[in-house]
Amino acid sequence: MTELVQLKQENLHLLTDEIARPSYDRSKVKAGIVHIGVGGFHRSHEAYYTDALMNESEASDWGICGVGLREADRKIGDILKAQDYLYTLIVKHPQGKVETCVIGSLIDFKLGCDDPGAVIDKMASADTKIVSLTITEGGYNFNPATGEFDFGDADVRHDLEHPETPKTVFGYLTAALKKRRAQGLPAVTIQSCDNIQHNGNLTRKMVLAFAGRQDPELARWIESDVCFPNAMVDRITPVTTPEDIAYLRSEVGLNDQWPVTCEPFTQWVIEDSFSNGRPAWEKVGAQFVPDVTPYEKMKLRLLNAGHSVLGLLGSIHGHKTIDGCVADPLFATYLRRFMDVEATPVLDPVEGIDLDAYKDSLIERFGNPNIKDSLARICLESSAKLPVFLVPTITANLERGGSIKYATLVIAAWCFYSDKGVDRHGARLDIIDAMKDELHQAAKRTPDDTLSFLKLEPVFGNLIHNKQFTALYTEIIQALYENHDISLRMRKLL
Ligand code: CS2
Repeated sequence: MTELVQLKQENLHLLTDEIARPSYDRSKVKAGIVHIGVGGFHRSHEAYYTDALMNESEASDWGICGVGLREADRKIGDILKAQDYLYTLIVKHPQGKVETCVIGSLIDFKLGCDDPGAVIDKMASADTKIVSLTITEGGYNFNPATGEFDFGDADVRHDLEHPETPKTVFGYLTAALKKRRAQGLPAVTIQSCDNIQHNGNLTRKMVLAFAGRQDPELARWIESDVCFPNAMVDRITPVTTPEDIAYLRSEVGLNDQWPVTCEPFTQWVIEDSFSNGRPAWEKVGAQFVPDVTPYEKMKLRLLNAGHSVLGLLGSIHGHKTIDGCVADPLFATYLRRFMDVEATPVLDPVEGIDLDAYKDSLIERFGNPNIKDSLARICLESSAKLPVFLVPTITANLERGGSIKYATLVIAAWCFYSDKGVDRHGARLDIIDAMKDELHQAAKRTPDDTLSFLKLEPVFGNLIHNKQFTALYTEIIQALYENHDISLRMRKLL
């Protein structure tokens, strides 16, 4: 192997031809997009599409300035800066082929907690046309039971009192929009890239609630001038591991401190509603449609819910990864049964999409043995995910008299997981969830109060008041607490 190449602009020519890299002149790229939340998913998805577009055609106004708001984002900012904002995308195919590409669409990074004013100024600059977000399902600060903005949050209260030094994304967006308006600049588009139904509508509602409290006149301007397109986003992107870094060093001779691994499949379906222009992402595979609803429902309730089904059942069973689960015939059958019997009947028809073929492709994607998507990642922040991914399927089936048993076992498994925090072999499960303590407290009362877990209203809404649901849940949870082997319960339901 030749000498190790440090990932930097000036070293790109040292890489072998197999490694794709920006063919455009990065020094001419301006940041038309400011993106909050530069995690793996942003880098395998929006930044990937934008890089592909710049390789394909003249689009140098659409570079991306990454933003992190918190101290925890310092590390990615420092690494990107040291690498001239370049990073490697390692695309792993199921049969073993690996494609390696250096992505160049990120051209800057700013850390809000160091200098909030610099982030606000960047969003308010004339070059910025889009502010996009991957702030996770839990980042939208709404109460899932009421759907309303949570003004009780301490950071939100801080932002209302200190509009120039905000901490939350809502404080930043409002400050930047205010500045744009004061300067007579056009509005920007605010584009959510998170897995939430009607992610644009939800972002709009939350931004308007916050801005309305701070400056009602500004809120009216936002209402009329700022577009919030809804979108369905999809690409499985596991957490980067030390092995990914080691792979690049040993197989490619490249030193990248934070590459991203992902599957080959990618999809982005967007409503074409932008305030101030947009990149021609359709040239590189994104789809622009008038109404994204059926696509997002299909994805959230089959793919994301499918992940949660495997994640929670698989964790207490002792599986470690999604591909490990689907290689186990019991889990693969259970997943398919959940999709066919409970999720599919409550979906809307999706034009041009054969749902059976879509489900086949999901099982194939989940089975990609090279992705090794950890169940720990899937179960992260379940309290923000299940109300979006799974609870709506249960509610819709209760309304139409459909089956709910497969999903109900998942809720019972989640209770057990939150209570015990160990798998079948006694190995500790690392539970990361903003509601971890509440979940644990509610779950551990289960043996005395069977419905205790369901009392978490922000997660389960009104489910506890549905007699049909609680009767089935009671039966399932009692059996699970008597015999901890989840595979027995799964078999029984099949
Ligand atoms: C996963 C998603 O977070 C989760 O639970 O289901 O991250 C999923 O991998 C992506 O949405 C795929 O597009």
